[in-house]
Amino acid sequence: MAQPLTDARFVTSASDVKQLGICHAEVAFVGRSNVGKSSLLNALANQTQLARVSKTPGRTRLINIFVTGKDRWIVDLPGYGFATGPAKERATWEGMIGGYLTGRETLRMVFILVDAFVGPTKLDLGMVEWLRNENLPYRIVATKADQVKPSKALKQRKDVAAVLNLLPGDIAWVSAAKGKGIPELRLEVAALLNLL
Ligand SMILES: Nc1nc2c(ncn2[C@@H]2O[C@H](COP(=O)(O)OP(=O)(O)OP(=O)(O)O)[C@@H](O)[C@H]2O)c(=O)[nH]1
Ligand SMILES: [Mg+2]
Repeated sequence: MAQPLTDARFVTSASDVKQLGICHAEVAFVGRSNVGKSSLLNALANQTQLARVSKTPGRTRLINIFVTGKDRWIVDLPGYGFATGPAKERATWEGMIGGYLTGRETLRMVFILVDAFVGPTKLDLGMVEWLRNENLPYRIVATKADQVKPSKALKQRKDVAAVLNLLPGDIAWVSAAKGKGIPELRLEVAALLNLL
């Protein structure tokens, strides 16, 4: 059988959770602009053009739905870099993302992407805090792990986990560029979506 998630295809974009239909199960990916979200989704799906790898931060400002298997969704949420912009844009983002995250009974996991080298930003910490308060399941994924020197990796893993009040093993370390951690994360997502 083909690898799970490799059949993923784009279905639709929405600006409001009310526009979305029902599905069997879904997982969402969120993170600040430029964290490597599109690259990670492409790597998980083993495709090059699934999620557009954009060079313009914050370009993807809608909820993007990809389907895999039968009625399983991978949901690409807009980057929150531009949430530091004008108050009006910030409010739109919060309404759209908050509405989605609290409005989906089939949501199994929120993957929060943080840059492995930079570590969690204030916005990342705010996102984690918010999900904890809402009792929503989340998992931290450290992206671009290839940017951390192997000699520094162990300490960096501990430091990133400590900032988040987590254990190093709680965080998935991946590199879309090198393929590191991708098969493991693919299986984790597939299991959450009952695809295995
Ligand atoms: N070294 C390295 N660079 C990466 C990796 N993943 C992504 N990048 C680079 O990081 C930049 C942003 O990648 P994207 O995948 O477009 O990031 P994004 O989070 O989707 O960005 P926006 O959609 O613009 O918010 C690009 O220049 C990528 O080539 C990785 O695993 N390693
Ligand atoms: Mg993107």
